[in-house]
Amino acid sequence: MTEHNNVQTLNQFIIQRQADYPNASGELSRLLHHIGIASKIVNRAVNKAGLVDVLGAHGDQNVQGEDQQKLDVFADTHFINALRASGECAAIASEENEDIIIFDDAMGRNAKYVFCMDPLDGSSNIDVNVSIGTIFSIYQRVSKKGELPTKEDFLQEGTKQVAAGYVIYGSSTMLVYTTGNGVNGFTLDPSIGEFCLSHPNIKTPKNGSIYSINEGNYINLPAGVKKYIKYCQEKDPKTNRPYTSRYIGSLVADFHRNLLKGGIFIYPNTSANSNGKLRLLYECNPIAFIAEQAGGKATNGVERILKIKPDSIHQRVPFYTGSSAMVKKAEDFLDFFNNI
Ligand code: AHM
Ligand code: MG
Repeated sequence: MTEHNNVQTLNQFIIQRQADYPNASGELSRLLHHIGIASKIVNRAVNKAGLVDVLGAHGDQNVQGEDQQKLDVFADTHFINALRASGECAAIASEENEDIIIFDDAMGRNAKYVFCMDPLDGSSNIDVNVSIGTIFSIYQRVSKKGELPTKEDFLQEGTKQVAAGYVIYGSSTMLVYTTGNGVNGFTLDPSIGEFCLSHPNIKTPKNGSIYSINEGNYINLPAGVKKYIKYCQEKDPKTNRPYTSRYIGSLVADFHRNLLKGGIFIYPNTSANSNGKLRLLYECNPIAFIAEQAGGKATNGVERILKIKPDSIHQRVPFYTGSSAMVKKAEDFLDFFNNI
């Protein structure tokens, strides 16, 4: 199998990175390893998404006799199980659960990290074979080891993230993550069942020509965003305009494309939703950490996403992220129209 001779798997990469830090205890490595396992389980289910309905058509159980579950609940359950099994996670905040999930056994109490996740992002795209994702973020807990974790462990600024990443279940499946030392992407090779390093040290272009926003919300958008959209559509060959509009409706997929090609993703506040739609803890913070580590920017229109102190685990924020020059330009429009 010569084609795999020079391939570095996710686990090899994690171990090698750990060796770069002589004091590293291996706890984060074990956590990342288990995220890889959960991603593969979810990937297998995503690939059978259409069949699950077919197989489950005659009752509430699948062929293994397990209860049929919606894919987002399935993803939630499998990530929770993998994190529990890692022994390195004290608690989880998930889009699928109103309250935090606490692992109150000895292993959980003694774990160093808490985990935020959107187990299946882009859920409206599941039924129609369009890319979806998982988004995650890891913090060191602020509560004492040995005690029960609390909500305060999760209400930390995004700058405190120890690691963050996403999995995109697309035309191929990729895991992209950062521990604050650059961004690396791994593509799942189904023939060996391993994530392999395919996109080392990802850097996003400073400028791009893609803008991504749900323009169906146009009449409810802030004036600055409306004007920025018009700016994107104007002709100016010197600045590569008009830009191209691309919007999938799965944050992970829209962001991933823009990360690699250069572009801006916007989900602003609207007159219908004053804080926008996306959640700070498990959508915006992890994506913002990756954007910045790749040389891009992420803001709520007023301040850096990573500097927002959360006040609740499901808090929503307006979100602008992508190529630094494009985000800066959008901010200039917002500033101007906020001040007239
Ligand atoms: P979800 O977590 O319920 O899937 O919702 C989040 C998704 C994002 O992936 C995407 O960017 C956004 O919702 C799309 O929303 P809209 O359909 O309003 O454009
Ligand atoms: Mg989501």
